[in-house]
Amino acid sequence: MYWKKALAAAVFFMLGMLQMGCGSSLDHKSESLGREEEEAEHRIVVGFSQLGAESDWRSENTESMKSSFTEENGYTLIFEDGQQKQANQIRAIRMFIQQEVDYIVLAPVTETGWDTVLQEAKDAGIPVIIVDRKVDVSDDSLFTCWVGSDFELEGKKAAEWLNQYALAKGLASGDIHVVNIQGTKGSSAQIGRTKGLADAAAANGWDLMAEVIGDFTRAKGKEVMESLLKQYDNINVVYCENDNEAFGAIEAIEAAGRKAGPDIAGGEIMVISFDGVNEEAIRYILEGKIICIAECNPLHGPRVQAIIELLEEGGKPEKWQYVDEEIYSANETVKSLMIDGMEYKVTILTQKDRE
Ligand code: GYE
Repeated sequence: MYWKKALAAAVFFMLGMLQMGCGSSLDHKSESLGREEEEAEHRIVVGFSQLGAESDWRSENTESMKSSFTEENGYTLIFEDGQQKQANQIRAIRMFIQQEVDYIVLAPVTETGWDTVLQEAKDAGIPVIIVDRKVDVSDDSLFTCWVGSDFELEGKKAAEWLNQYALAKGLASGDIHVVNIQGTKGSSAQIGRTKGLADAAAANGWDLMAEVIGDFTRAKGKEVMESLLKQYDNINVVYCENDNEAFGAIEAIEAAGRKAGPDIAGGEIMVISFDGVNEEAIRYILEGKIICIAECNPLHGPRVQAIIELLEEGGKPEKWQYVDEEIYSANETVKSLMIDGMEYKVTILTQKDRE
């Protein structure tokens, strides 16, 4: 790695100069300086292209990565925030290649458009680990492996929760008037969660009135919900593809003089969401303003670290690594879900979970 060599040469030169001086305290300094540089020389250099900072999930994810790739753990982390733009992420990856990092970790904003730059990384002999969302490339050998969530399964869980709730409450399928506030268009989380709802709506005969992009942000969730409420007066379910959109949608619902809650027959609007990463989400669940959340786990730092450690030992990581996730509610109507022959128990949250 050229900059490491340059650094080592500079240190070597400095040590030489110091030795010529031969002062005892200087000797001491040079020794510890030497040790520091030697440690830096042995650290694994990871370039991480994070896609942005749009949500609480994303902040937790960034934090998890940063606390795994620390100097104490033997890493030098180069962190780049793509600010939701693929072009920024591509630029970051090219910079990592220039810097000759040991590993590139990519959390891609959308699925397509990565072939060229990942080929460049491959040609440079730098392993690429994809985290969170997926990449859709023509050749899977362009990346070493992927770790993240099964977004379609999350969507199926949320939709099946709604199905079971409607059945338990004796609601007819035609009584479900649902709108979907989607995540970033073309991202795996949007594609999977949108499919989960659309398939269930078709299978159960629900009235899926609109699918609109909310960019996974609170502000956009609010804005989109405001206009949906103006457009349709019979919305009784809002499926938000993350919690931040749900927080915004609830603000819009309340500002319109409506109530977010499970009593559809009584005129409330039921809010369904994804993530469940922080205290705020739990508070909304306990208040019944969000009726259920399909968990999405952001703590990928230690997972990517384990992959790199395995690669360092010469091991071969699993290509696709799915994380196990739960479904949360404070409402006890639905206790478990059957999806594709598998049973998923609903985790019922109580006040204690908030403490
Ligand atoms: O659910 C959302 C974030 O890709 C799983 O992106 C991630 C999603 C997450 O902005 O909150």
